[in-house]
Amino acid sequence: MAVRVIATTPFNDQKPGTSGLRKKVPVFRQPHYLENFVQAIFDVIAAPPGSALALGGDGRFYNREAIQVILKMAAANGFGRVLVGQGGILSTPAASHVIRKYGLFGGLVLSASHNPGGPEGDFGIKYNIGNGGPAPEKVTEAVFARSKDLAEYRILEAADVSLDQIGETRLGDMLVQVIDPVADYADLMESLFDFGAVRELLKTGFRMRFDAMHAVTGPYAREIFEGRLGAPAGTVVNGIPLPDFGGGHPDPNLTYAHDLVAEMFGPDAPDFGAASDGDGDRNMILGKRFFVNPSDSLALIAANATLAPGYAGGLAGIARSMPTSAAADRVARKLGIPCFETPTGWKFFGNLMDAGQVTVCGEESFGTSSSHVREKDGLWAVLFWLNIVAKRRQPVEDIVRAHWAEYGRNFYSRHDYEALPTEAANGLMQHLKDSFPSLPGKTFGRYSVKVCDDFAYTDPIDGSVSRNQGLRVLFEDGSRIVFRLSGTGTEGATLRVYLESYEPNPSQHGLDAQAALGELIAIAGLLSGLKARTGREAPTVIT
Ligand code: VG1
Ligand code: CO
Repeated sequence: MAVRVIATTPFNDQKPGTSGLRKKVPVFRQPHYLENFVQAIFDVIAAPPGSALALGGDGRFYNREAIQVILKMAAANGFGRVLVGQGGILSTPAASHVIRKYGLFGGLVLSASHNPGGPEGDFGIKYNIGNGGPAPEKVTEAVFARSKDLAEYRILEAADVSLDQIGETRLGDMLVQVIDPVADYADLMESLFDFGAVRELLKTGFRMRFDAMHAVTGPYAREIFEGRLGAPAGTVVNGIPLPDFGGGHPDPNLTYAHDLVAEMFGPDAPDFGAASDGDGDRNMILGKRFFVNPSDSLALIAANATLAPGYAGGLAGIARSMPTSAAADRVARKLGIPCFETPTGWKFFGNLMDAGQVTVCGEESFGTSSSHVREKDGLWAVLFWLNIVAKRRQPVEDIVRAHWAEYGRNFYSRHDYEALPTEAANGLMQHLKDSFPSLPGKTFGRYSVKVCDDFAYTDPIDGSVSRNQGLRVLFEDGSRIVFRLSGTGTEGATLRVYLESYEPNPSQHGLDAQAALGELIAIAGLLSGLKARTGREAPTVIT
């Protein structure tokens, strides 16, 4: 088998965003596009000859083709071994676990997460380092730089490798090991949670529903819930991963997980409902006719962590992304542990976890996880909730309300304006920035502006600095509005407006979040000139 060195010309748009490179499938299918990016990664990471990688994706359209290309390129670039999930499937947290468990050099995760799939949908690729987590910014920046001056890539001339049977194949000098994508991950979950207690709970008539949204978690959820935990067959719905996610938008929130939401808010609602996204790292938790806000979910998991055997010894610390509500900070204060505020994206949690400074991390974008892997982990969060319910034997809603009564409630919502013209979105952000010097001291209704800034983060472990991570308007009473442009979209720009206020008084905790945040929502519109600048009357998605 011959190694071919192919001459190529650089693309200028291969800049990884919040979570890897995400583009429309037709962009990835252009000649040399995928190859260039993979070669740029291999050049930057400079793995010693014979190194081992993990490889797998969420099963979306183009997954299999991309895996064949990457395998041949890995062989031609001197890797010794690649572990691939059967059928090319690995959820993002499972890939992270495989890298860690087998001590691999790193891994490539093929996913555009919650973005729609199919021939006209999105595809994505991300490099994870040896700790199992997304490559830090200095690596992604180096990859982008390399992609801009790439002149050739290396690929083995060989037939495709069969990925459907578990076993080993040689590809030139490299070994391809097709592994069971589920088993290692399910074992890890069983080591962290009290499966016995959850099994007992499910025997008491407690009913749950898990919606895999036709995406990667189906096989994992079937094995764990219906297999190991004994939930009745049919507990997992939409459990077969499809290349186009059944035409849906595999994003577990109140807008896109509509079937699950309808059932959980319907007349014969189960006691517990959950969903995960395209690549299995996000989660949505629902009780009977009750939605758990992801920021609250992080706080509740932290407050109840010792109920799970894997966390019985307590937490070292908590980390949350900047836009995530401060509900977790209140728990950290009570527990006497540190709480870190990082920029958006899981890559910023890795150093803190590696240094043993935090155990649990979360983002308002339906992401929660812990140091058991270095990615967010959807099924982990679902199992954590089941473990909590099994021990407390209270409905989800009662558990959340009791938490608010103890800590106060951080009303929270995110308003997304998707697919805006890029210029309008940039103009809006610039306008806000320009207005910042004049805002402190100004009063809008019951809110007075205390500080405005553009969030920057200095990593406490390696000292690296990340700037331009979101525009913040902080009010005297601790309420805030954050404006940020998405780094995962593939169409125009997506503006995210994050809104938060704190309410200590339990008599007010029953308010609807949109109502409680109404005044802040209006102030956000006023400060940004949103309607005039974008022509939008309302957000595309509210979470
Ligand atoms: C979004 C979320 C962010 C998350 C990222 C990747 O990024 O806001 O919290 O880490 O997606 O999640 P952005 O830049 O679009 O706001 V996933 O499940 O898409 O890998
Ligand atoms: Co995801």
